[in-house]
Amino acid sequence: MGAVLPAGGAVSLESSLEELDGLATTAGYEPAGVLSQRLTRINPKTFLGEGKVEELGQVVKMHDAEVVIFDEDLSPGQTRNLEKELGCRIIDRSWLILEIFNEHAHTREAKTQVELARLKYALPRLTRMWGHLSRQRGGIGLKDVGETQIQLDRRLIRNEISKLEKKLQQIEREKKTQRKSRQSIYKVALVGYTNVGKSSLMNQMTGAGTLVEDKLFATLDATVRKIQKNFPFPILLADTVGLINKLPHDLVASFKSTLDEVRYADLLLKVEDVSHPDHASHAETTDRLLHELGADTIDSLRVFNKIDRVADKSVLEEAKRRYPDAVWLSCKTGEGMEALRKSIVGCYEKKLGGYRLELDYEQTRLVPEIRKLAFVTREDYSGENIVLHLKAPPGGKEKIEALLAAFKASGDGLAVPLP
Ligand SMILES: Nc1nc2c(ncn2[C@@H]2O[C@H](COP(=O)(O)OP(=O)(O)OP(=O)(O)O)[C@@H](O)[C@H]2O)c(=O)[nH]1
Ligand SMILES: [Mg+2]
Repeated sequence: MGAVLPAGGAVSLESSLEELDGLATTAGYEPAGVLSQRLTRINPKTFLGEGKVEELGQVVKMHDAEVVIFDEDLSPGQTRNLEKELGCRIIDRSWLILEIFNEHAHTREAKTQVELARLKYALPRLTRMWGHLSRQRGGIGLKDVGETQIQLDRRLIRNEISKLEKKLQQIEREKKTQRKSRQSIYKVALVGYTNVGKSSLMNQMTGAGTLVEDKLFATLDATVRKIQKNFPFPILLADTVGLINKLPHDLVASFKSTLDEVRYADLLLKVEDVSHPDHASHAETTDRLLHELGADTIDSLRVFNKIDRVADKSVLEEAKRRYPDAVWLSCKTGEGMEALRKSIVGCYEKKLGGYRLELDYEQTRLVPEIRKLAFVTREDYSGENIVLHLKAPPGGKEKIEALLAAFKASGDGLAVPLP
């Protein structure tokens, strides 16, 4: 069930419902029918207008549907009223996404995060479950039992929520220590809409066997891999959870520790599936979520993936003219991988610190060692000392200083930072 709201988003109703269909299928439902309405105002009781609820009831009967899935978020009260009127289960997009996440969560971190989001979602909706129960038992006298039960359950859920929050804080502390140890390495994170090919790209670049599947939200954990081959200095590449329009707020909050791989990255590769008709609005959603995460000021590269699926090459040419700085590739054929590597190195080089180093001629044999630790952009052997201009990655300066100290350097060292 979809609705066009007066505020209207960038995504068309058709696209959003098509996506909902995909989500429902991923979650194991068999979509039987689709209904939509253009709303001028939301009915506080049932979200939809009276007539539409009646029509929906007929569709439910016709298909003998067990569940109606709303593309918009419903309040606990609206859900309750609709269940009463339609006599079947009502869920909304948020819950559907939570179901998928729950199914796909494998690690301790992902499981804890999803469970937390689910409980937060369930808490205000408990009355509805108990409402069912007391109705089934029939007697008004049982209502009080129900009420007490709800309060008991609420308390249990609240306890569970705070337990999970503590567990996540612990996980976060562990990750913080991990991150500290990687401080001096350039961190690149793959971000983007679900199913655009982030994990495929991770595998292409690292040879890692990250799960790649043609389903929504295949990845729920941030996998981090070190790449040394083909890069002048090692980089860390992180694959992250896919994003989607109307991602439940509790889920984003709960996935904070996973999404921290994005927040603490030096460079974001914003991956898009260029063969998807809605890729532009998917990119907008990604940018909006990155803004919410406070990650919109991080350096980024646009990466248009799946070019092998675009039949009309003139469309690609036109798009390339429009986004000259973007990288175009196919994880399937490997086309464009070299261009991506070069672009990443280009971004990295911009971040390197510049230094001027003087060595005496006895230290000439250190130069090859220094080259392993930094880019030498200029070298001058004409003066009294050897003068090197360097571009060093984080931590590189310290390593060179240690190298010089070990050889009892007598030059000026790295004292003069270049602009
Ligand atoms: N034709 C084609 N298919 C691709 C390409 N890259 C990825 N795919 C397919 O797209 C689907 C999704 O790929 P994933 O790498 O799992 O996508 P993801 O972005 O990690 O998805 P989530 O983890 O769900 O967010 C898979 O079926 C891949 O085989 C490509 O360049 N061309
Ligand atoms: Mg993935």
